[in-house]
Amino acid sequence: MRIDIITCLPRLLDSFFAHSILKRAQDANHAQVHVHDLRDYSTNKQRQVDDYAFGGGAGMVLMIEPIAKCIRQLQAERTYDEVIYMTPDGERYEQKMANRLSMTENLIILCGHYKGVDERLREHFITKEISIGDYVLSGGELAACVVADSIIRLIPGVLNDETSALTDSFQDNLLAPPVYTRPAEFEGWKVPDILLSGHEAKISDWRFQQSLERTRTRRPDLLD
Ligand code: 6GU
Repeated sequence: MRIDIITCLPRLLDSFFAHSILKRAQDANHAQVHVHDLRDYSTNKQRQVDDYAFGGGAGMVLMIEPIAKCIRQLQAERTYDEVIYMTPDGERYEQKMANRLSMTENLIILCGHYKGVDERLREHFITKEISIGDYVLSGGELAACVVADSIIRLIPGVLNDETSALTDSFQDNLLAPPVYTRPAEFEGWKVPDILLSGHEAKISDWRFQQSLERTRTRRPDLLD
């Protein structure tokens, strides 16, 4: 899978993808993330990428030319499944969408900034608009990292234990059960006996019950 991210803050993203699971996923060729500096596609000498809003008002708007140029250049090289725009007024991002996107081949993710992008981009280039929740970030960069991370970790082979993404919170609309590691007792606080029993079926049943109970108390909305 290949993800092309278009941003005016490329260095913010570079560091994120250069670490941990996301770095390993790229080293093992499960995923390639390419970050594009919008300024490299500016059509004027000042490398300008934003301008004042027509009609006035506070805040700059990302111009159509540099973004159109970047997207077209990428689309000339390969076919993209989606051209995603990160924006607080997009569709709410959830695990279901992560699952769906993880099965695609090529994605473009455009990070919004300032007051947003010229509306004509949204009409003519963007195929999907995503928000990661009901709060406002200063730019789409963090949100793009959230989306790319949640997708890449679902690609088979990326996680060490291939089954572990399947037992994530939300994967069955249930929160994950509690987990423990050694020591079996710390200052009198014991790990539940069942987990030390070796009875796989009983352990699996206990975990399911814990998931259910945890979801009931913390996120009853998931059970509706
Ligand atoms: Cl995708 N962008 C920004 N700027 N703020 C957000 C968001 C995206 N999702 C939630 N808040």
